[in-house]
Amino acid sequence: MSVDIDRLATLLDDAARNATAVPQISATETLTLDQAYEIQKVSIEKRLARGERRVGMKMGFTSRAKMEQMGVSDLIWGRLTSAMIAEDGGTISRKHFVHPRVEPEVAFLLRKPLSGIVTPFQALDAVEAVAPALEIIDSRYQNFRFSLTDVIADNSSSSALTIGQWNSPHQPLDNLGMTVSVNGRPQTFGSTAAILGDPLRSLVAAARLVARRGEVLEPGHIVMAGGATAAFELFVGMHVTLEVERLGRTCFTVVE
Ligand code: OOG
Ligand code: MG
Repeated sequence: MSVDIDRLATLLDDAARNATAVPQISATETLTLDQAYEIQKVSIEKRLARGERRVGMKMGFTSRAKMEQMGVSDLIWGRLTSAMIAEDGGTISRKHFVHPRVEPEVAFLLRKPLSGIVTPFQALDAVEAVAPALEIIDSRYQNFRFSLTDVIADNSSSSALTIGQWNSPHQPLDNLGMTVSVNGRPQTFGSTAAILGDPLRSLVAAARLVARRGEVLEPGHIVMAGGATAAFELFVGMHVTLEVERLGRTCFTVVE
């Protein structure tokens, strides 16, 4: 059976725009990985056609905690656009999301292009800066449930993110304590070690995975390394702060 890539890309783009959940694609169609990434690409092209800019990419399932929470154990990636960047310390509106969750990450800012098989040393050389980051994920599928190809087609649940201060990447990044607090109360603890042992390895994997789809990580792009802990649900009134040892903090508040 042939897969209508554009119809499925439109379905997911509309679901994101209207903040309404749709049934899993895998309930009715069997996608290959290539088709799933093609749907992702076409759905993001619709956002770019509306004036959003491509700002980078995100990695998914780089930690055991995330794999176990979602029942998916392959690395995935998604495309980030300008509209996904929320103001550090600002507000996000609950009504723009289906069922948002948040997870602690670190973000890399690139100063050189990166694609293909690279060493951790080459990856580090391509990095301008590193920052604490909170990713707000929001699956467009009912009940936040999906198969591997479903979540890839849905741009790996990309939805919004905040980024704190940029720091020099020339320091140990492989075991920094992370604390997520809600309304001043510590809620989740983690370590950057949970991200493939060292978030730099996530960047190495990112370069390899985008190259498979003929893409390059560009100078100026942001790469989100992936959640270090399981994500938790967001509700109106929550003020969420991530503090990463030595890198600083980032925060936002959920409003109606
Ligand atoms: C998929 C996205 C995974 C991460 O950091 O591992 C992800 C999801 O959990 O909905 O963003
Ligand atoms: Mg994430």
